[in-house]
Amino acid sequence: MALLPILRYPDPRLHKKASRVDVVDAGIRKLAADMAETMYEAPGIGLAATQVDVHKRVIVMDVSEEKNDLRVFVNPEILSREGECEGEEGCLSVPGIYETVKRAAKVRVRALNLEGEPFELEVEGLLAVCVQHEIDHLDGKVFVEYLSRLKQTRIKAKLAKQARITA
Ligand code: GNR
Ligand code: NI
Repeated sequence: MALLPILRYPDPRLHKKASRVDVVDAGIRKLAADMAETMYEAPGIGLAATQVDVHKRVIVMDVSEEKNDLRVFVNPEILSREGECEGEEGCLSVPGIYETVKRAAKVRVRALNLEGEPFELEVEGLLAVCVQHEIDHLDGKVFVEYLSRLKQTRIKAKLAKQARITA
């Protein structure tokens, strides 16, 4: 296993669209294991491959308190959405920024597991928010893009200042 460096907004690589995975092979399983280790270490409740500069449609999530419920979705797709919910979001690629985003409350998702088998799942609550946030990353979208231009500009300035301090 290995810890992977996480790209920071506004890195242009966060806006690349990830490609579908053709075959779930040992390379994809290694990527998922490294992503899980990186997510737990951060710590975060989810991570998309885009955030570690791998542009393949793989996400890992664990929204449990005990951090013992790892979920890995390959080629995740939202089949349907229901309702609306507003909640505060954060992102490992946008450290220290927490803002309210409106999402679907419930989503039906189809994906492949690490054996390459398809499955479908209906999720709500934090897991639903997380799945939508992670699939956005695979499409090159960071949650701050839902905010006003003014807020985006302020966030960029704040992160640039942080980067100067930590450099
Ligand atoms: O750790 C994370 N927490 C979080 C909180 C609310 C909504 C979404 C998230 S995902 C984030 C980890 C991350 O950046 N995933 O891409
Ligand atoms: Ni994120």
